[in-house]
Amino acid sequence: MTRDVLLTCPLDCPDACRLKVTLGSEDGGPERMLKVTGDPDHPVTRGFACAKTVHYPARANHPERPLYPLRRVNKKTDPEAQFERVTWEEALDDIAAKMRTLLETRGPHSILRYHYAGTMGLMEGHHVHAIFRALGTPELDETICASAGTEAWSMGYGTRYALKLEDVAQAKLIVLWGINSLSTNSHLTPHLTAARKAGAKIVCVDPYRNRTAAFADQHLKIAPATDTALALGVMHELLAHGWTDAAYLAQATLGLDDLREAAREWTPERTAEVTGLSAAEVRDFAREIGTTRPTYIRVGYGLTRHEYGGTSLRAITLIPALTGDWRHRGGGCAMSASGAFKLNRSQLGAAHLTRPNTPHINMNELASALEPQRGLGALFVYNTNPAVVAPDSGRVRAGLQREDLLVVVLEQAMTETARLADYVLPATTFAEHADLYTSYGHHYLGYNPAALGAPAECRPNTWVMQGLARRLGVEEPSVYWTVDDLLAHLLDTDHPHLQGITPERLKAEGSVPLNLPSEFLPFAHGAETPSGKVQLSPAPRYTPARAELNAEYPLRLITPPAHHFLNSTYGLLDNLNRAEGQEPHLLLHPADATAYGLQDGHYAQIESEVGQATRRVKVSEQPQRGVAVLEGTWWGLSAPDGESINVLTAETLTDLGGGSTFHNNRVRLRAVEAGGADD
Ligand SMILES: Nc1nc2c(c(=O)[nH]1)N[C@H]1C(S)=C(S)[C@@H](COP(=O)(O)OP(=O)(O)OC[C@H]3O[C@@H](n4cnc5c(=O)[nH]c(N)nc54)[C@H](O)[C@@H]3O)O[C@H]1N2
Ligand SMILES: Nc1nc2c(c(=O)[nH]1)N[C@H]1C(S)=C(S)[C@@H](COP(=O)(O)OP(=O)(O)OC[C@H]3O[C@@H](n4cnc5c(=O)[nH]c(N)nc54)[C@H](O)[C@@H]3O)O[C@H]1N2
Ligand code: SF4
Ligand SMILES: [Mo]
Repeated sequence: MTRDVLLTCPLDCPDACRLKVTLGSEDGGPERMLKVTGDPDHPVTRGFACAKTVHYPARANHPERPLYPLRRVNKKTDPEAQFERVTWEEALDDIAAKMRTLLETRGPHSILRYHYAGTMGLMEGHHVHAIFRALGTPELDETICASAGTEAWSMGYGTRYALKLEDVAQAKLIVLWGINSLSTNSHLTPHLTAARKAGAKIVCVDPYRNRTAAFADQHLKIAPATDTALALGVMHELLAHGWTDAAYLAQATLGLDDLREAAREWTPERTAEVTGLSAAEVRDFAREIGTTRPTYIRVGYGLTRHEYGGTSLRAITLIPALTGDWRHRGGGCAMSASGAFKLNRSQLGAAHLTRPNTPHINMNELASALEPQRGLGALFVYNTNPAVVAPDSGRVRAGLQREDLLVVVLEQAMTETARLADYVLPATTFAEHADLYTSYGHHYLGYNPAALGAPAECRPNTWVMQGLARRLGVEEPSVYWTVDDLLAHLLDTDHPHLQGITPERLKAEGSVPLNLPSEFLPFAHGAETPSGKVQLSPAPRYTPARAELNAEYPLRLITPPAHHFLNSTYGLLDNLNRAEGQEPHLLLHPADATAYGLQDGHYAQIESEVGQATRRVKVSEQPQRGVAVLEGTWWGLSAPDGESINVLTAETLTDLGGGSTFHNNRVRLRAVEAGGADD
C-alpha cells in the first residue's frame, strides 16, 4: 500500500519545490518515504525534482540515521566516536542541568546556538531559536551564505524583490553572472530555454566552465573577484554610447554623477587588463546589454564569496538602473525573491526579546569563538554541519573536541559534526513535522503537515527546545508555540501581498502564490531605500584582493556547489558520491598541472595559509589558468585525507555584511601519494 502526499522541499535552495512524496510500508513495517518526484501541477516545480532530492528517501531511511538520543561515551578526541543510547528524559534532564549551571555560574553568554538553513522551515529553522532569545544567549549573525549579497542589494534597492519567474521568458538577453543555475537553481532552466526559443541569447560570467557555462551561448571566463571592474566597464560603455534610460535615471535613481565618475577609467582596454577578458569581449558584452531590452541578469551568491564580494554584487545589480530594464517585463536583475514575503515576523524566533546589549557572534568566525579563552561552555548545533561547511573547519573541529565544551547536535544524519557531539539528538525530516516555507527563488508560500510518523524516537527541533525550556522554567509564551500559533502570527498582517492568505487556505491548498500584481515590476519607479530611489552612490569601486596571488601562493581556489549535493546534505549517499566522481577532484588547467608536475589522477597536497588538504587532480580545460576548482562540500570522510576542503578556508569576511569568502583561498600545490605522504 502506498500513498502520495504533496510537500515543500525544505532544503536551502531557491526553488523550494513542491514535491510528490510516495509513502508506504514495504514489508509490514512502519510507513516510510519511498519515492520523491516533482508535483506536475506546480507552476514552478513542473513535475521534476532535482538530481539530488530524488534520492532523499535514501537519506531519510539511511542505516546510520540517528533514531534515539545518543550520549558520547569516549573522548571527543578519540578517532572513532562511541555513543550509548539514552532516553529523552535522561538526555534533556542532563543537558538542562548543565545549562542551568552555566547560566548560574557564567551567565547566558556562555551558551551559543549555531544553525543555518538545513531546513528553511519557519518553525524548525527560525522559530526554534526562541528559547535562546528568552535566555539571553549571544545572537548568531547568519552570514555564511547570503549576507554580503543582502547588504549590497539593500544599499542599492532596499528590499530583495525578484521578478516573476514566468516573466524571464520575455527577456531577449540573459546574463547568468556568478551562478551555476543549472545545478543550483534548476527550476530556472525551463524559463531560460523558453526565452532562448523566443530568440534570447544567454551569457554566463564565471571563472570556470561549469554546467551553466556549457549550456550558455557565450561564456565570459572572468578572473575571480574582478566583477566590479567588468560591471564598471559595462557602465563605461553604456554611458559613453548613450545606452542609458535618461527618464528612468532622472525619476528613479540618485547618485548618477558619482557612478559616472567611478566608471570613467574603465575603458574596454583597462577592463580587459583586470578581468582577463579581451577588450572586444568587454565591448561586445556592453553593447549587447546596452542595446537589448529586456535584459535579465541573474546574479548568484558565488561571486560575493570574496573579500570585496559585496561591492561586486552591488556593481552588477546597478547595471539595470542605467539601462532602465526595471521598466520592462522580463528585465532587471534577480538575486533573491525573499523580500516579497511580507509576513509578520515580529515574534518569529522571539525576535521581540532581542536585547540591544547582547553580544553578536559571526557564524563565519566559529573557529575563533570556540577558542577556550572566549568562554563558551555549551554549543547547540542544528540545521547545519559546521565541522564540514564552516571556514577554518580544522579549528572548528578542534573546538568541538574540547572536553570542557558541551556540544549538543540535533541531526537527521550522522554528520561529522554529530560525531563530535556529547549528545546527538535525533531530528525529524520535512515529511515528519509540520512547517511553513517561503522561497528565495519564487513567490509561493508552502505548508507541510506532518505527513509521516516520526521514526523511532526522532523529534522536531522545537520539541527538543520546548523540553529544555520547561526544565529551565522559561515562561516566554512564544517559546511554546505550535505551528498553528506561528502560522496565525505570521499571517496576521494587512500587507497586500498576503491578502486572502489565511491559515485555513494555506493548509487546504499547500502551496499558495503571494498576492502580487499581475504586472510585477518592483523597481520600475524607484526602490525601497530611505530616499525611495535606487541608490547609485556611494559608487562601487574596484579593489584588488588583499590576499593577492604571489610566488608563494600562486593559485586561486574556488569551491562552488556540486550538482549532486546540496551543501553537505547528500554527502553520505554512495550513489551521489559516485555521480560526483567517487572522491573530490581538484580541477586544474593543463598549464598549471604541468607546472607542478601533476597528471590526471595524481594526488596533490593543497596548502593555504590556514591549512592543508590532499585531493586527486583532474586536468581539465574547465578552469582558467591560475584558478583551481573543487566542486562540492564533500564529507571529509569521502576525501583521501579525511579533511573537509574548508580546512583551507580562512575566516576572512567580505567588505559588506560580514560574509564568507569560500572562493578567496590562495593556495600552492605539491605532488603527494594519497593520504598526504610525500612522493
Ligand atoms: N546542486 C546544488 N544546488 C545548490 C547548492 C548545492 O550545494 N548544490 N547549494 C545551495 C545554496 S546554500 C546556495 S547559497 C546556492 C549557491 O548557488 P550559486 O550562487 O550558484 O553557487 P556559488 O557558490 O554561490 O557559486 C556559483 C558560481 O560562482 C562562481 N564564482 C566564484 N567566484 C566568482 C567570481 O569572482 N566571479 C564570478 N562571476 N563568479 C564566481 C563559481 O565558479 C560558481 O560557478 O545554491 C543552492 N543550490
Ligand atoms: N567550501 C565551501 N564551503 C561552503 C560553501 C561553498 O560554496 N564552499 N557554501 C556555504 C553555504 S552557501 C552554505 S549555505 C553552507 C551550508 O552548510 P550547512 O548549513 O551545513 O548545510 P548542509 O551541509 O546541507 O547541512 C545542513 C544540515 O542540517 C540538517 N538538517 C536538515 N533539516 C533539519 C532539521 O529539520 N532539523 C535538524 N536538527 N537538522 C536538520 C541536515 O541533516 C544537514 O546535516 O555551507 C557553506 N560552506
Ligand atoms: S533541492 Fe532545490 S531543486 Fe532540489 S527538490 Fe529541493 S527545492 Fe527542488
Ligand atoms: Mo548557501
